[in-house]
Amino acid sequence: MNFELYSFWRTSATFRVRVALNLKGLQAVEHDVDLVAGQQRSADFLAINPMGAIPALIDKRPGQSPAPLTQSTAILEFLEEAYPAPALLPVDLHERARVRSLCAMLTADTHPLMPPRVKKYLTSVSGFDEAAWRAWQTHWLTTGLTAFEQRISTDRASADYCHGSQVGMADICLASVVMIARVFKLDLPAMPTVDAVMQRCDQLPAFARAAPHLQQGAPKL
Ligand SMILES: N[C@@H](CCC(=O)N[C@@H](CS)C(=O)NCC(=O)O)C(=O)O
Repeated sequence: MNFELYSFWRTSATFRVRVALNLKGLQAVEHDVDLVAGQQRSADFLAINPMGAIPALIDKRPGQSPAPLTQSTAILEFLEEAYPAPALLPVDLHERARVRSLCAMLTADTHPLMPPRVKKYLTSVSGFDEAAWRAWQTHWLTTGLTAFEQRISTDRASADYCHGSQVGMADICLASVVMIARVFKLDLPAMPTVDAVMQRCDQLPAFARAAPHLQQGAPKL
């Protein structure tokens, strides 16, 4: 196996890497980091990623650096450069910037408000109960995805997928954030264009195989 992936069944950021590996026909041995038990804050894991967050990817190919690769979007870009086919980014420079901008709406502006460390702070320091936390998740997911819906429904550069008619990096990032609403059963307003793209992604084996409930350690549905 060429890669090792530090992961947890339900994480949005690891899902991105799983889908990209699947799309590119790559495999990784997964090491479970139990986020509920707090294993991401163990000394062993902090030596791998001082942020205490997954994913982390180790490149086991002969002659490659064993230093862990972290940050899901950096890992997606790494995989794209190391294995250019099938491409997850368009060729044109402006189109590439558009896709990266769509990705950042989700991975930089939306998802960082959701991870366990944010919940831990809000519930232990700011007096949030479970209902307030769910309202927080719903609010920020709705804010990010509504803006995303607005962009992909009005810009002709979007078609069957977030960018054109070929699945790519923006679809991976979109699916990773929609996944949060699915896992935690959060009610979001209707978003027809997002839903249509997600329906197409759901039908692709690379996305279907990365579904949280199919991963090791996931509870039975
Ligand atoms: N920007 C990072 C985010 C990583 C991240 O926050 N991962 C979450 C899981 S989706 C995590 O491990 N959180 C641990 C925690 O919050 O304690 C990336 O894209 O890799």
